[in-house]
Amino acid sequence: MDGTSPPVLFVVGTAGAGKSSLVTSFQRWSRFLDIDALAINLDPGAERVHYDPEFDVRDLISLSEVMDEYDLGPNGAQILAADLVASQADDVFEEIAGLSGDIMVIDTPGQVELFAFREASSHLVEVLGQGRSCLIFLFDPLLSSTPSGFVSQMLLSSIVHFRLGLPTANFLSKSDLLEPEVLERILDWGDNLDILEVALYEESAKSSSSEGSGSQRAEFAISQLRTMQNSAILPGLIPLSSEMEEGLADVLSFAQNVFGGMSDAKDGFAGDIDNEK
Ligand SMILES: Nc1nc2c(ncn2[C@@H]2O[C@H](COP(=O)(O)OP(=O)(O)OP(=O)(O)O)[C@@H](O)[C@H]2O)c(=O)[nH]1
Ligand SMILES: [Mg+2]
Repeated sequence: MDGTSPPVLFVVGTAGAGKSSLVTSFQRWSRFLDIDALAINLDPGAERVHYDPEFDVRDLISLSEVMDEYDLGPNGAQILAADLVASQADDVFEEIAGLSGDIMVIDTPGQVELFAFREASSHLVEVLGQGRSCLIFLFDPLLSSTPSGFVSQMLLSSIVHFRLGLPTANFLSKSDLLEPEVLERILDWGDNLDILEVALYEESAKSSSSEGSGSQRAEFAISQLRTMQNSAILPGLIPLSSEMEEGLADVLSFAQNVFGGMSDAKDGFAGDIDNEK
């Protein structure tokens, strides 16, 4: 890609968090705004995708062929496939280098650890991202409904952010599935660590089976989050629904905040996204 390469959004999150759906709805929504969103599939295990990929890694590597050829089960094949994809990063780059568009949105494998923690994947992110990339980290809505599940995802997002070193925005995926009061509670936790701390202690008081360990865990987790907040590396949480096309403007404005405007600025961005620049 040359100096005009579009910003790249890597969509990451735990299995089933809604990554592929976000790429689909973002691409569809962008068309209405006359924004050219290029979709890329980097998940060799995807059964099918509903967006129009400019590049699909399954054209290079098929999970079922990896299973057959190396006599692996699905998990081993996912790991090997992730490494094989990354080892062909330069070929992938060749395929997408000539593409022009306003923004590139990349769907990643179902298991976030395959994308973030394999050494080879860092190389892939570097090659494809070209210094103009960021992460959209999706929180699973059901896991986010409990304080400990919520904190676990905050920590996971921070670890992925630390590992890949890219500007990160946290989104609460499938927010249409949550009751309004549950949604509000989760957003409050994202906004205010004091509220989250109280909820976490209440939860641990109810559930701790071995003496004191629940509150120790809560104390540990909150102190980690506070440290991150103090160093301004703890992004807030933004509700998103690919189903209802809500929060997509926030995804776009995050990229714009990080990389500056692309084409002309569109109206109606919720803006005010709390994260590092
Ligand atoms: N109600 C609702 N359902 C959603 C939304 N986004 C995704 N889903 C559903 O959640 C399920 C998983 O969505 P995917 O987009 O495949 O999630 P993924 O993260 O790509 O999944 P893997 O690649 O398998 O890890 C599907 O059944 C989607 O229809 C949403 O905004 N609202
Ligand atoms: Mg997917």
